Amino acid sequence: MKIDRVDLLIVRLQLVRTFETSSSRKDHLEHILVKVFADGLVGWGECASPLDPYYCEETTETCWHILKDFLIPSVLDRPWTNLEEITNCYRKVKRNNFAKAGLEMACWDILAQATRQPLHSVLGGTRQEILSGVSLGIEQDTDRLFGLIDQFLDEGYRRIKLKIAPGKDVAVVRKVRERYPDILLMVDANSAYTLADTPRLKQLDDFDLLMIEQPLAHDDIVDHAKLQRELRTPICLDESIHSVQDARKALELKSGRIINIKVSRLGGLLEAKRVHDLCYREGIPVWCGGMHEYGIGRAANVALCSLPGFSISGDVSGSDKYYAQDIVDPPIRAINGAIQVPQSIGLGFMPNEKRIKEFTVRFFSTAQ
Ligand code: OSB
Ligand code: MG
Repeated sequence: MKIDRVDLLIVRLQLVRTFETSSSRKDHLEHILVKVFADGLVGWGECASPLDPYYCEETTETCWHILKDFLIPSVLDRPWTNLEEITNCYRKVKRNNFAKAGLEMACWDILAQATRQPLHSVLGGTRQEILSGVSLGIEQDTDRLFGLIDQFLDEGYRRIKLKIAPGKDVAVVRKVRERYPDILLMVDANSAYTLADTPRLKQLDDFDLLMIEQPLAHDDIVDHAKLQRELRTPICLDESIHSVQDARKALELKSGRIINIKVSRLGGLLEAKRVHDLCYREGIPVWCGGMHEYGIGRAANVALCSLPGFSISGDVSGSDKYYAQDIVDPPIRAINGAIQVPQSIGLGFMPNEKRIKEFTVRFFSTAQ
């Protein structure tokens, strides 16, 4: 196969509710859609980067630059038959994983279509449906938080994740646990604490949490290992893991007991699958994290979650949790806390080009 054209589209969507974490606050997103043309086929990918560099160093603007000036020129007109060959074209580009993930995803879609398989089959997935949870932002008002939890439990979601930050942690989690004694509950700190906060974090051991996600610095695996020795609750790493090598080192150091696999943070489905395979061999549970993906990135997450090691319900929720209208048809639906893995060829959800055009705020094509 040969890629003969790539289009980039920045698509702006409004979130149905403002989302606040310890590191950022947002009410809309601008994700780059990557449209790849090869051998008469069209594949779609998505860069789910935030607009600001507060989750990681990448932004929509850095993704645009890296895609346009480095990644796309490296793959254009180069023959390929598998994803290793594609990622090899840009192996000299360090990090910039969100940018890489968008291009790589479109190539998986092409490969799935060329071999007439659903994406999950190309990846080697086995599950027919995936377990779905929700991630809730920090809310100033506890009654509003209770309202959201009630709503999502009523909709059937099987696990609730709360964002926490220093001063917005133990008291909130206590109230939630008292009101919902039996739910699967976890927290995500988005790297807001240091080892000096160990006594405070230890208080979270009282609430039977599934895990504490990324309590310490975004680039740390050493202090996490020290903290894990002090906590009963498993630590799950998110921001710290950018590759299968990072995952191996973190497991060796015992920096945590669970890994959040995010396609964007890992630079694509190939590396995400490698982390899955490593953890599966080692008996380490994994789950799929999200970056508020639109339907394209979300479809890739659904396919990934069909791999056997995804034993914990993740942050891949239905489209309606995020957007009034998604950019794919049909929208992704979670029913009774489960999303059906589509059996149709490719991503399994059709990009709606009319709606995409309506929300596009910037366009580039190698064909111009
Ligand atoms: O840390 O997992 C995170 C959203 C944006 C940035 C970072 C994170 C998140 C979420 C939401 O937790 C995941 C989702 O619902 O897509
Ligand atoms: Mg996280």
